[in-house]
Amino acid sequence: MNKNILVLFLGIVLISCQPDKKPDRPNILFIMSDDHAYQAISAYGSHLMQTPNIDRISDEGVLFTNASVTNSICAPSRATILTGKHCHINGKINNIQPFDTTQVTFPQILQKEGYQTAMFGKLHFGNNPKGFDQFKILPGQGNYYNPDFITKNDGRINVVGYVTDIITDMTLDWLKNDRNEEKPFFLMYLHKAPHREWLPAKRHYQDFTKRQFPEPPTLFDNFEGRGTAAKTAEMNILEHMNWAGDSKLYPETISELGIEPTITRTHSTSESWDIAAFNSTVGRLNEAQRKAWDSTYLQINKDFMEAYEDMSEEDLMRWRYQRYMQDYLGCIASVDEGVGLVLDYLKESGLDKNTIVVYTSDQGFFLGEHGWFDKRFIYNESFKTPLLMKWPGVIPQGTKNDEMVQNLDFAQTFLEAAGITPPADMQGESLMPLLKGEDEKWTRDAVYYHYYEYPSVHMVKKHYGAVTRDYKLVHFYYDIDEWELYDLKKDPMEMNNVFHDSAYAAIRKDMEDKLAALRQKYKVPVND
Ligand code: SGN
Ligand code: CA
Repeated sequence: MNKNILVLFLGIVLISCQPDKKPDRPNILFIMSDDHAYQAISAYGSHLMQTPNIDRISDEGVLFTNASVTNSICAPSRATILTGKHCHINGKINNIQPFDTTQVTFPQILQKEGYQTAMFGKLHFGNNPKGFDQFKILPGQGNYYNPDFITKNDGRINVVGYVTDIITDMTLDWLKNDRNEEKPFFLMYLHKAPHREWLPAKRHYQDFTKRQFPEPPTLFDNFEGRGTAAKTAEMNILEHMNWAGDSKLYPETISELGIEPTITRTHSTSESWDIAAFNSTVGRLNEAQRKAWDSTYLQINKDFMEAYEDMSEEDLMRWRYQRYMQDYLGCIASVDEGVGLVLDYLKESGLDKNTIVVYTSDQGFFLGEHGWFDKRFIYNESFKTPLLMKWPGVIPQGTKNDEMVQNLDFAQTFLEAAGITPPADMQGESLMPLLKGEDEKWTRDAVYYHYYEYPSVHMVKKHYGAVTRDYKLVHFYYDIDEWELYDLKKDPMEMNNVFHDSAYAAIRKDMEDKLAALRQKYKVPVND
């Protein structure tokens, strides 16, 4: 063989033996927080706080205004993201059973196709993730202060410090020191914050506890135009939040004032639940952390003790709403800073040029709308989730997109971005046409939702429904049989159920057809 031909031949053999060497495949940084409401992101027009770093993602890319989840609860959302399948197919319908690890997840496929993969933070599956070269995950819900981590290489470890900062440090450390420069990466940077019980870092509680926040217009909603499910849910800030665990009253304050413990149907021993929640969160702080905590929260307790006797129910609701926002938003401030540090590093290192960055949450959250905290419902605040994406050279800068996209779509999107044909049984749609501005190729106009976890904490009844940009049809079932229909354009706060209004008969029929078609398309068992 001629020497030149031999060299050429060897070169071809070498390249074909290294499927990893496709330099143009993008890196993917998937940032997700837990329970982060779009109402608390300034890119979405928040009246509550600024999130300058999270906003950078949509300033340089796209903001999805109608992104939603298929099931508004933690582990099912994560299972949908990783499998690209609805919960009734991937099996993870609630937070209770562990994830079925025989399910194929897209990180496993990316890894097999030559991506270097890593996960840091909250997974909440009850088992370890597959398809990751490296992981450090929180056991279960994890802790805000001095959290334990389950690690791929070192077993269970404890790290002193504040969880959001620790997860950011782990992510940065991996990017700086563990990356295989021969491969593109897929990195999951998964915050626990701002999940209940909302413990901010010192630098943020010192600031946020001094602030007052605007109240939502529906803080005192009486659910007049609504059904049983809204009326019976246990998500009211005044009635169902824990006084110690959530509002951060000290157990001594509660007993001194003789405050009745919160009563919920799922926590019959609610007093001990509340105190236990306090002890397992604030109680974890080490001496120095506790001293700092007391320097802020002791005063809050003292002020409350002085004011309590003269406070009406309405005053108490208002006080608890402010306390809730101070801590919840304070937690988000650290998330935003962490996102900023990671974005800065991508820029400094030049990695940003070929990295897709996603910011999302496992679902939305109620920030006092309808008097509520928590999620679970198909109503907008919890059904919708933030979604900001950037990809230099592909996604045009500073754009908005109002198509009905879902967490179901990530798997196929990332696989397509990596040049991989997704398995035929994944149920989402790749967002690639929308990212490239080819919206005319996007045909979906309605999405399917199903919440299963009942009876359970917060007592939100089982329900499923179909949602378009203009309407929402919902069926609550199990121990009730009630339908709701909302006209989202006329009634964006979803205060009036028009299901039985004859003026909406045609729309109702159309939405019923859409719901039936979605259930068929997604292979929902008839009795599900
Ligand atoms: C805990 C919280 C609930 C929350 C669920 C699920 N209570 O049970 O308020 O809805 O987690 O959250 S707590 O007092 O234990 O914090 S999820 O994000 O994991 O789905
Ligand atoms: Ca969550």
